[in-house]
Amino acid sequence: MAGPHDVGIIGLAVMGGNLTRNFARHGLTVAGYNRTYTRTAALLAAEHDRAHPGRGCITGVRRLEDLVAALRRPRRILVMVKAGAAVDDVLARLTPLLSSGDIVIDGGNSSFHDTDRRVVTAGASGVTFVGMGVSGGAAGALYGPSLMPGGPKHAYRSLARLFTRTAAMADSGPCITYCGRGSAGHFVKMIHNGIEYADMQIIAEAQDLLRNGLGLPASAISDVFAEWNAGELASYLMAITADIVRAPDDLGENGLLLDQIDDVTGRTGSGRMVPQAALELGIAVPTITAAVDARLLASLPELRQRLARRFAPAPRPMPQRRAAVRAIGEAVLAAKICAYAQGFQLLAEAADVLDYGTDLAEVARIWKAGCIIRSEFLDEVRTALARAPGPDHLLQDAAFGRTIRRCLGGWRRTVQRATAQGIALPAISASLAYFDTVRRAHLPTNVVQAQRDLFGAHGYQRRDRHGRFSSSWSVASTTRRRPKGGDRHG
Ligand code: 2AM
Repeated sequence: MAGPHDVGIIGLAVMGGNLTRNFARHGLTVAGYNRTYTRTAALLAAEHDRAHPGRGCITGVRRLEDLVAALRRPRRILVMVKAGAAVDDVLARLTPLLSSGDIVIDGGNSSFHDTDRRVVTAGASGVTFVGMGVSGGAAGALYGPSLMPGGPKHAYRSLARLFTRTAAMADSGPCITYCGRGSAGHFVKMIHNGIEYADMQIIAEAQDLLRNGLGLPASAISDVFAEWNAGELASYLMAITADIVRAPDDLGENGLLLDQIDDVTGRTGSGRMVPQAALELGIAVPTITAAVDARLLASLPELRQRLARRFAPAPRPMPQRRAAVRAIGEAVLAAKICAYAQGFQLLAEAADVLDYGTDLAEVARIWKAGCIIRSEFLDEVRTALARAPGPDHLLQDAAFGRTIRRCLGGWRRTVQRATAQGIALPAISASLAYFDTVRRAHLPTNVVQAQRDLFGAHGYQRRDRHGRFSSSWSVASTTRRRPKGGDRHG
């Protein structure tokens, strides 16, 4: 085996394998281990066949002991195995082999709660455990992902020296930053995934409206998405959807591939962790929750088919002109702003309450390239978050405020039209309800407060005076019930 390697990687499936190749191509020497050696062998063989600068930088090992022995100290080991029990399995076998000062990085989609726990268990043996979000899918891992490490600052300094060159490069710098203490890296990745869910769902809803609301053919929808992608809605997800909607069926004679793709999504995606964390921290993220719910509802095909027969007909297209398409674009943009406002508000709360100390503007910066939600839009988010004193909510930013005001009419018309046609827009309309709630100085929850005081003497605050009040409500109307089948005239 060649001299001490710069970094070890455990788990050589798609993400781990591509990160290994990425490291090697940037001149880092990597020792790779996979539970099943055939995967390691396949990676080595594939690399051997290619001529590139990283050739020869990867060593495959059969045992964790060999991996540990192959690394320069302090050791830096990136774990890229399936989130959940596999990470604990690996840590249980790996940690006893390590020395104080070694750093283990979990680059999977682990829950931040698991990361908090592992920081403590690994720390007990002097090993520094770092939770790091990695985004960008297979291509990102190979050509430059967005990297979101958290944990102790000293560990970050040690990692940054290695990882910075492998991260995606945006016009604003490499897509890696210190995300904050403890489990901050995985929390930031979780927020990324929640926003990604919302972004994807909003675009899917726009497609539904263009197709089933306005009756546009696939090629025209693709053109609309391509046009949006050339303007303020430009994003990786918009660009790929422009291609997706016009792709021909690769197994059929004619027709669209999209028409053959089943609508049932998995129930296990990592975006589901966002509503859970949001409830724990007491922050409302209705657009992200709507996107998660949309996938849960999609996973009930039998129920949907039965109810579709019972409550037919399906929506009938109402052909409209350019104005309707423009309104849908405005709805997409406004809904997107609300989703980001929610995600960043949740992150701000975690940065404070969980003591992450995350720099939110930096997070927006490292999502600018490499990751799935990459877009020009993130520049505006970063500018808004970096403005001093930063707005604690994106909707307070003057520039976003102007955009929302400009989009508001089209947003409302879009939701109105879709509602009239019976086309659900879970994320776009959840955003509108969110906006119409947070922009109101007085909400109908005063009724809720009154109800609580009446039935439970919970007390309430008044608008016009300080202090807490409770009233002796007249309960006549609630207690005097007409007896069942009793005397109607009595
Ligand atoms: P495998 O190739 O041996 O299945 C994604 O599933 C990656 O996680 C794969 O590299 C897989 O290894 C690895 N993995 C899953 N469970 C694991 C475990 N309990 N211990 C080690 N690696 C595991």
